[in-house]
Amino acid sequence: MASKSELKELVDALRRANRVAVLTGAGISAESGIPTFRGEDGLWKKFRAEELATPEAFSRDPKLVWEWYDWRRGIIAQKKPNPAHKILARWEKSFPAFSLITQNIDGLHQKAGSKNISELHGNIWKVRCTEEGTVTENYETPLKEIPPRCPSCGALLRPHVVWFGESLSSSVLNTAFLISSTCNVMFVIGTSAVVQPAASLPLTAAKSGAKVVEINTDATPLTSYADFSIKGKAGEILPKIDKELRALIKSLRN
Ligand code: BV8
Repeated sequence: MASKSELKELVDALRRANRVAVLTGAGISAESGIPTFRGEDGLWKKFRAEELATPEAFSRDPKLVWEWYDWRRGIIAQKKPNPAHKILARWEKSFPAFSLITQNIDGLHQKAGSKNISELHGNIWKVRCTEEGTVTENYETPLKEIPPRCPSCGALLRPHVVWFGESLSSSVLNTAFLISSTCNVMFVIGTSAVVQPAASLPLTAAKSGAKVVEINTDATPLTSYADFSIKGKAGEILPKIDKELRALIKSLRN
């Protein structure tokens, strides 16, 4: 955990910030019981995410890829937001400008009440017709039919997520880079900072003079660039920062 002086410096920077941005990864949902990608529980059967989350894997074996997504939907459907998700949802209302950018497709930020969210890699509760491109919400777990088919044209449906080797939506990506290059403080929570272009966002923020605050149980390629690197679990660290911040604001009011 950060030293008292480091925490005081961080909370002071936060109190003065009018534009706060947050980038999250699988680590923020770990305490909700959702497996991360690179954690030891990240594997499904013997496959790594990079093997199944690709257009090639889907064209090769759509049934296998859908079984994997059905398994993940089954897990995520049971899980609830943890204190880290909840505090970010509350901070959205307490800063002049607050933007949340996530790599997660689990929808837990929305479940926690966050509204202003940029989902870089899509959402596991949305499906897309491979023929017509129409996107619809689908919360069916388990899926009755695997692979599921488009109710209007019968073509294969695919998860409305970004697979490795596929480009992100340019509007979502442009928004994410705009947020990163104009924020005063960027929190980077629970990401191994390996997957591109998401991993470039904190560097864009740093280059634009923002304070970068990393919260992670381990060191990452980003740690050496961060102004504050707080080692620990997001669900334990964010409540502490929030408590200090509220105490500081209260003390300044008296
Ligand atoms: C693209 C959706 C144009 C699907 C996902 C440049 C260099 C090298 C490679 C590339 C490059 N540019 C592009 C690439 C290729 C690739 C890439 O980055 N590959 C990596 C592996 C090197 N990028 C792409 O393909 C992107 N598309 O660039 O298109 C293009 C195309 C072709 C060629 C060039 C350009 C698309 C990437 C998106 C893929 N889709 N997800 C699905 O989920 O099924 S990515 C997926 O994996 C997640 O969304 C997330 O982004 C990533 C996993 O990372 P994390 O979320 O960080 O999770 P991870 O498990 O790794 O780490 C968890 C962290 O939390 C750890 O650090 C751990 O210590 C910490 N932690 C654990 N518990 C806690 C905690 N922290 C705090 N509290 C806790 N309790």
